[in-house]
Amino acid sequence: MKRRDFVKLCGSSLAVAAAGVPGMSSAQDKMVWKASDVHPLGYPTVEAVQRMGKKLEGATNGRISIQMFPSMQLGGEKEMIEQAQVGALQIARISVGAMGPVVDDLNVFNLPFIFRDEAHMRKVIDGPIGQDLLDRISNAPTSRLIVLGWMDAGTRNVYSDKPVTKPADLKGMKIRTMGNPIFVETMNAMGGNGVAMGFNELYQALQTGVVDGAENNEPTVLAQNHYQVKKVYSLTGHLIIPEIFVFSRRTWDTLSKDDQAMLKKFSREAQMEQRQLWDAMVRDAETKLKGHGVQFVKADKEAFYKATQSIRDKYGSKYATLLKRIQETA
Ligand code: GTR
Repeated sequence: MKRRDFVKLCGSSLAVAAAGVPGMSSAQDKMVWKASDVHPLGYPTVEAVQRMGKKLEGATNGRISIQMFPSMQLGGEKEMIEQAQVGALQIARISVGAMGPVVDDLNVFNLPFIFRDEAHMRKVIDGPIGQDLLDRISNAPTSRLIVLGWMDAGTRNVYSDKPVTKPADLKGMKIRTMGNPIFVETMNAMGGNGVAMGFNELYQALQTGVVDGAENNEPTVLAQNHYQVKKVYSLTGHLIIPEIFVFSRRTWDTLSKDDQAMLKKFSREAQMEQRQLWDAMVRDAETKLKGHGVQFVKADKEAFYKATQSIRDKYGSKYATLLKRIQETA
């Protein structure tokens, strides 16, 4: 018996298992794409990908569906990237912070105070710069990923036990950052001690005092329960980092052109839906965090901007053309 007939005979379960193995699935096979996110069900990024799954299922009469693994069930973002690269996972939603080490050009978005505000960031990712960067990730031979689209992740602020309104307030404080040297250097320039650490280790590190604080957007502080252990959220606004959702190139290469086009179309819709869900969640998270006793503190952003000039200077020349285009985006 030919292998293809055998696969058909065994029905959907083997075909499902075969999804993601190049050469083993045909266009007719049922495919269940595994998707992963560090955030829990209900979080805007998770919700948007699940809604995309429902659309795919509807449009293909159930031939394609998405199985979501939320809440770091498949590990942190570094692990998710690796799994997507080998085709063990099809869709991974990750921060650009975690992608910088994979595709260097993206690091331009990881620099402090690069965007004037979130509206500026959205204009940049929605326009030609955003498209260029997505293409560069998809085309980079090292990435082994196809980028489906951007997602929003608001503005990152410092949270700890005490107000951080100026660089001197961070003196002697160990603040967790994402695993990318730019973030550690930025935190050091802001006056603290940056400690790179996986997101999956953070709750415990905050709880046991391995670090004195961290920095993130409001929905993350709420969804990851960090507010239970750190009660002061200082509006330092040092980073506005978008996120991306990617597809395993290994699986992508096995898809028909029609399936690829359909996935791209629904991805664009997911990008726009996530943005609406995001805006609603930021408002909701702030109210809920305050309800849980979290104090929101205004910080001297100008002082943090000046303190981090050395980081923009250090990396600025490398990304000069891109930076100029970002600044000129009105
Ligand atoms: C969140 C982001 C996650 C992860 C996390 C972190 O804002 O949504 O993807 O990157 O930050 O700090 O590791």
